[in-house]
This record gives sequence, C-alpha cells and structure tokens, in this order.
Amino acid sequence: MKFLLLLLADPTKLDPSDYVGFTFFVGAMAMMAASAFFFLSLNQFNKKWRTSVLVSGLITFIAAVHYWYMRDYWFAIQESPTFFRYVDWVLTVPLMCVEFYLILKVAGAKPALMWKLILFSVIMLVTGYFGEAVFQDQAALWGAISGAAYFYIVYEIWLGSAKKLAVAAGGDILKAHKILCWFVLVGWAIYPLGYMLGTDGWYTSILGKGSVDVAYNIADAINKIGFGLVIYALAVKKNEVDVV
Ligand SMILES: *C/C=C(C)/C=C/C=C(C)/C=C/C1=C(C)CCCC1(C)C
Repeated sequence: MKFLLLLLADPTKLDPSDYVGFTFFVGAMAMMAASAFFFLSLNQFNKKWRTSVLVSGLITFIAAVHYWYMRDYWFAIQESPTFFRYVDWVLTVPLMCVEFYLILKVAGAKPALMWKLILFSVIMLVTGYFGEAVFQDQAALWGAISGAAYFYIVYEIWLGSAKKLAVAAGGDILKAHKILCWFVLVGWAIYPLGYMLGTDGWYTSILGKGSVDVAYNIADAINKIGFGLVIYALAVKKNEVDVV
C-alpha cells in the first residue's frame, strides 16, 4: 500500500506548511547543485587531486538521487524514509572514509587504515538501522553499540594513526584533516541527536513527528557538501603547488 501511494505521489502538491517536506526539497536541490559544481571543476585538477574531488562529487550525487526518492516518499505518506536514508548513508559514509585515506596517502597511509574506518562506519550504520527500524524497542542498546563505533572513528582520526599521518604530512593537509575531524566530531554528532528525537517515547512529544528528518536533512547538507568543499579547497591549494 505504501509503495502504491509512493507511485502516485505528486510533488506539485507540496503543502507550504510542510516544513519537513521543504527540507527534503531543498536538500535534493542543494545536493544536485553541489554535484554539478564538483564534477564540472574536475578538469582543473591534476590526476592526484582529481580522484579526491571526484569522490566529493560522488558523495553529493548519491545523496541527490536518494533525496529525490525520499522527497517523494515523504510527500506521499508523510513518514520517515528510513530505508532510503540508511542506504544513502551506507554508500556515502564509507566514501568519506576513503577521502581521509586519499588525502593522507602522501604521508604513507595504507589501505588497511581505510578499510578499518569503513568497517567501523558500516557497524555504526547497520546497528543504527537496527535500533531505528528493526528492533525499535531496543533503541537504546543498538544506539549505544552504534555510538561506540562512532567514537572509535572519532578516536582514530583525532588521536590514532590517521592523526599521526596528518601530522607527518603537515601544512595544508594537516589543516584540512583538522577541519574534517571537526566535521566528524560536531557535524556527525547531529545524527545521534536526530535518532533520539525519532525514537518513540523519548523526545517525539517535544518536536513532533518528522523532526528526526529535519535533523538528518540539515546534518546531511552540512556534512556532505561542507566536507566536499574542504577537500575541494585543499585540492585547489595543492594543485597550484604542484603546477608551479
Ligand atoms: C552523509 C551522511 C552521514 C555523514 C551520516 C552519518 C551518520 C552518523 C554519524 C550516524 C550515527 C548514529 C549514531 C552515532 C548512534 C545512533 C544511530 C546513528 C546511526 C544515527
């Protein structure tokens, strides 16, 4: 039934007071614009930096496609598109881990570091999905496991081997790494807050249904586009150095 309604969704009937739907709509546009920006800029970079900027574009592009579906889903049935949401994250968050690896490669980062970050990000997301969609009455337990994996990622990039590589690389790479670390510590922290807002019986009564989506949509815009721009800015700087 849900999916039948989805087929009949008419995005032209966006209710002006539907602020949740509005954030899905703007989110889709912003992700599309960012993707166009990253992809169209590719030619200006040499090979070494092109891959990093390409990955920034892939992250926002994958999100743009998912936002397109999530927007329709919300318009059709006014419920959280949790499944699409997590499919999006499980593709894009590992790509963010790849970005850390790519910028630290000059200092000798090994693929093992990338796989470790990817593994923990997948654990974080799969357990989060269990708590949000499958075993909702155990939301606290699954949220805690997910949170532990999240903190491991934070530890690894702020203090662990990724940090050491960033220090070894120094200069612009160290600076960019620092900013990306802040994205993960502060920007990513919005997600567990959204999770708590969406868990029945916790805070749903405060902001109402859909507040979890507003939190996730704002967080995605900050983290996917902002994160991509940090990589872009680093590539612009390093590219100049390499050309000279
Ligand atoms: C582009 C999408 C991004 C950067 C998504 C990040 C998602 C998280 C950091 C989610 C974290 C969660 C917890 C730490 C605990 C509760 C469950 C989650 C999955 C919301």
